[in-house]
Amino acid sequence: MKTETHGPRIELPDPFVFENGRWVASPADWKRRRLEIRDLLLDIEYGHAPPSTGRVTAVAAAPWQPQHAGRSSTRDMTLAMGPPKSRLSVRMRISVPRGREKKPSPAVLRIGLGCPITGELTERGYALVEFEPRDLAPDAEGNHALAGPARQAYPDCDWGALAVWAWGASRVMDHLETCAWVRADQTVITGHSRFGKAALLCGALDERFTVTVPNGSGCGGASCYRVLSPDSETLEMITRPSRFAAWFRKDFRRFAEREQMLPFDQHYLRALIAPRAVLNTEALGDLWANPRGAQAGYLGAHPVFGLLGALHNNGIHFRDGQHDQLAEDFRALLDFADWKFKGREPARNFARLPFPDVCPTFSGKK
Ligand code: GTR
Repeated sequence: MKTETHGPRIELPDPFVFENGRWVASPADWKRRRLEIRDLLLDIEYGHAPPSTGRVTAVAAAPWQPQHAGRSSTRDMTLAMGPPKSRLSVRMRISVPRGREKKPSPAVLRIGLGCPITGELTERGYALVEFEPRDLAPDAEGNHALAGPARQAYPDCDWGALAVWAWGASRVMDHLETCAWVRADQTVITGHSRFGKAALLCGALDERFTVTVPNGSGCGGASCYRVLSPDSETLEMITRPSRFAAWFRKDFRRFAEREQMLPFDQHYLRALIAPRAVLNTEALGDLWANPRGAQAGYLGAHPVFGLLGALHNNGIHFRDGQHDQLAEDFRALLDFADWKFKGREPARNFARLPFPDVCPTFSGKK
């Protein structure tokens, strides 16, 4: 079956229809449907993380150093995680507002290194924790034989790299929960592109994260597979063995060019976050990451946020320009977090939609 591109009629699977055909009629029903959706996504698309996570310990920590013209205190740290016999080592860098090394701040956890505005972020009162996801799984093109440390440590797991990176972020969170400088009830998970996909998956699965902010996450992230622009990455392209098959569960490619057969689309992943908050930051010129599909994912999850009385927690932000997580994307993240954590009314509109024709309806049957 051919993938639907753009056109007047965009149909997505209905998140409110249970697999047995019954309808979700209440928030209590949604709790059960949510678990069903989570299992579908893991069984088909991402694979499963290990059932038992192992202890997380800090194995090396450098002293705090003043950084960013004295605005931050920064330290590098290495965490050990995973099974006792094959511990996994993950490097991270932490920056906190100067003087708050022992006092709790809201924290942004980023999958991947290199935030361009760390000093501004700490000046606005946030801690930033960035870790190196490639310490757990490689992100290079190539097939499933490219098993990295995490897949070697857990040989029985069927997870692809996106699920490994999401799991890694949850293990970093295990550690953050023990840190005096973190307000564990005010945490943001973010990442860009491939790591944006992992950030969305992590926020969907791990309810300890208060706000989830995937940036330019596109195919396999916040953008729907069924709603494409001509230049956007498709399920068929991303799951080629020579490209990024290893990011997903190994047989996900059976849906290549058969997206209509998938019993979900990416709005289901987003809906798992409700009623917690999600903001996806997108660039209009980043056609490969499919901004039209991102709008469809946002709208497709909206009824779930509505049922749970949390429409305002479903946010989206588009800027002009290309594929990157720029200062402007981080500023949108911080404005959104200020709104959620401090009740500060944002000057931005987190519901501005650039594509009037992308307005999905739901198909009752899958
Ligand atoms: C691309 C890939 C995208 C995106 C991007 C990135 O090559 O096709 O899905 O993940 O890499 O991570 O920058």
